Amino acid sequence: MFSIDARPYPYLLPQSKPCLIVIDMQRDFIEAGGFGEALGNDVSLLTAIVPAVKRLLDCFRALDLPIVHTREAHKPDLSDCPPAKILRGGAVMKIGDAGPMGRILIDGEVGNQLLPLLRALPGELEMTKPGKGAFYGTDLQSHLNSLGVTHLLFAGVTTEVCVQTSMREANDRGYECLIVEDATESYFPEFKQAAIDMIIAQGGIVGWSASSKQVLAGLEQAYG
Ligand code: C5J
Repeated sequence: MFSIDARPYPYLLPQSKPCLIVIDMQRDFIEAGGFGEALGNDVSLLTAIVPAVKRLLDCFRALDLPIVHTREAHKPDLSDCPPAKILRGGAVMKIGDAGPMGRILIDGEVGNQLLPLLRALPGELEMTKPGKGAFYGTDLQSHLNSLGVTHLLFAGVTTEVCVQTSMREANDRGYECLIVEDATESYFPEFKQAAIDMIIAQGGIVGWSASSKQVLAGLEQAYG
């Protein structure tokens, strides 16, 4: 049996295909001139993971392994956005307001698109999600069931919000989860570190972590 050299101990790879879940690599969070930067965040921290995410995508594509891309997005009429989520954050800029790249977190707006370099290819699922977690209010679980997927590898942004929430939702649904350390990032590096530490604490209470190099080596061995 093949494995990925991971923390807190080796992550065993299944006979069935593991799936890569790329969380919310959308322009508004990552590109200079987007919503994230308008809020005063240093988006260069997030831009730095793009090459590692691309390497993961290239590897999954070359090995014919499944890929899911998410975008945090709401309908233009905000009917899928709870009032509490709209009100949160004070008066700065609310979901649905006009931002530098279109309405904030609204499906179809320029800022809500995936980064051009990381766009989904035919055969890959690109899905919107109304919450922080990828399972809430989506068909993700039935999609994974239809593929026979039991193992999920997570990349994307931000580590302690949408990535960690999605990984916890997946863990509670029985998936074996791994977060790729250099393919996820936060506007707050200390939050990223804390989130990964929490995930792998207590014998991997939420899952495993590994570098993209370790992941690529394990996948090549197992499925190459
Ligand atoms: C994500 C957020 N994707 N931080 N969203 O983490 O609001």
